Amino acid sequence: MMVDLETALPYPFAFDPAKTALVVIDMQRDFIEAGGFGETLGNNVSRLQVIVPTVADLIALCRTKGIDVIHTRECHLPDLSDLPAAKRDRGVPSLRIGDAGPMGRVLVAGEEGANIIPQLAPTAQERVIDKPGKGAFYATRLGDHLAGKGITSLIIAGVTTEVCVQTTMREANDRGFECLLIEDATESYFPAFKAATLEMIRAQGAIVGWTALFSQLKDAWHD
Ligand code: C5J
Repeated sequence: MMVDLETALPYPFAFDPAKTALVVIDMQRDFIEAGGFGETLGNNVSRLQVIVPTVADLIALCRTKGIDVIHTRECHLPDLSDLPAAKRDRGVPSLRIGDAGPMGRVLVAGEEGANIIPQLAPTAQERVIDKPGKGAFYATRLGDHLAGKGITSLIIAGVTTEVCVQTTMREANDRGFECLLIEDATESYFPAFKAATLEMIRAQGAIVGWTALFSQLKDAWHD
């Protein structure tokens, strides 16, 4: 049965739960906790911590509804063979990707910092996609996974709104997915960038996708 989210912006968003997945982007210790990569770049990570309860509620709702929950992690192979120099050398962080920090090597798979925060830990059945880029489709099996399950719509949450979330939504859009971003389940280190991204996504008749609050999704999604 279709869910009609009448309150979505810029106009109502309808989805079939049987063909919908939740994608939770990069809710990792390196971006959200003190001592991680986000902080080494000079960011105030407490801004991102605010959405954790809402993302937890969204994951719980999707689990209850039986839809596929997918988690992504931005991280690199331990030998850094998937880390372009252009990414490693960008900016002046106090620690670069691959360097040893308080939570292990920064943004390296298998290290503490690359893990998803414990409050949002995936279950054993849920797919975790490690991605070397900003977009979750680039150099990953996400597209194959979704195609294999017949997924056509994505509910999106995570961080950061204008970087990995927006890139993933644009990649998904080009691949034919209908995307709904949950406004209070995504955040940026820069409030103005979040606001601008939400506007960009919805502009020109949902050129990238739709947005709604978690409470609006929950209210619309009754059996
Ligand atoms: C960043 C991300 N901000 N997950 N990564 O570099 O948005």
